[in-house]
Amino acid sequence: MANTVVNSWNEWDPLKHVIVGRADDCHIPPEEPALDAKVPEDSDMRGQWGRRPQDTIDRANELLDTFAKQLTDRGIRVDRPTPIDHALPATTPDFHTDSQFGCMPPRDVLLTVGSEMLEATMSYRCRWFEYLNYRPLMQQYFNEDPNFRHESAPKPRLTDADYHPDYLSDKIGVEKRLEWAAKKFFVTTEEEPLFDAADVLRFGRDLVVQHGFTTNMKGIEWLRRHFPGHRVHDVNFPGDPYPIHIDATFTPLRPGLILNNPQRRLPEDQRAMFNDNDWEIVDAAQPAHNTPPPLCYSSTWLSMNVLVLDPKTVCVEKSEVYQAEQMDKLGMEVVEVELRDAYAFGGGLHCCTADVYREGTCEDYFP
Ligand code: DAV
Repeated sequence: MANTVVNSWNEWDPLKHVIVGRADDCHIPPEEPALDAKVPEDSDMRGQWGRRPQDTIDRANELLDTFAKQLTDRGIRVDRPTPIDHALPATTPDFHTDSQFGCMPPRDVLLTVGSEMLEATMSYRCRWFEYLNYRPLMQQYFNEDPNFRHESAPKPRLTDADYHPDYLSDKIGVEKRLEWAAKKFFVTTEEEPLFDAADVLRFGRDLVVQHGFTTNMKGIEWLRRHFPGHRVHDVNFPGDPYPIHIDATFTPLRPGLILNNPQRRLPEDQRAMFNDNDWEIVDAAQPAHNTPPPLCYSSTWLSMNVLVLDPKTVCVEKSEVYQAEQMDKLGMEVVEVELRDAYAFGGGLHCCTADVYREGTCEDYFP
């Protein structure tokens, strides 16, 4: 086992090695169908794009560096991506967009399952080349670990056929969005398999995948065929008018315990596997803030976007006092991490990391 670098089967086993993103050169990308569908209609981000202000990049990097140091101080190996030039346009034979996104949320791009790291298809044009930020690390792990499986899902074409034109308006209204979400009518079509890695949660033998804006049913079917040793479950959360990424909605803390966003409860008919195995699904505490920080894609529910270090220890954002209090009541030791000024770059403590190594093996929690 001495050479094993990559190994992670779930969201909670003791964390030994992790990637933490960087804010360097992050851009607000120009308009494109799937990204627009996620930007709230009253957001300060509508109608503007370009490189993010340098002072916000510097501040986000300061917070990410401090978080990385907190982890290394606990004996966890931390690696960082090598930023590509995100000002370059992304052009393929099928599409063109004038800039890229960044390398802050590695969780969106990299899915670790056992000894494999899988680069997701992604679903935004501006994120098509984002895997390049992580290639130096993938090459390093490949050299260090004879069992490491470096995989890349089929690159999608991302033509207009991938997106429902109904979502192209910025005047849809939340009511209509909720109605569409309940019907599982999302911005992405079923033209080809699409998924972001952050729509996937790992529970040992079981993978739970959110069907929403960034992951379609074909993407989930692709994952099912790609991981024949796993059971792959599709879930959806009808209470979310902007459903991207499962990690501010459904947060496993340890075997038997999951936090669920009270505005986005898992429907009863999708709970059987948890109920049958005595897993508890509890409402997450309210966020401490009423609004997201400026120029932020995500909702205030990044409060529950926590990083579990082991089944008794969890990193919670420092200002999220209600979430920290709930963790304490649930018997978790809380490690406070200041990150709110980096939220705008693509998310919270879970988003800004990607697992490389957690102790433990592939277990069946839902026999
Ligand atoms: O609630 O805006 C954010 C997830 C980011 N990975 C939300 C989802």
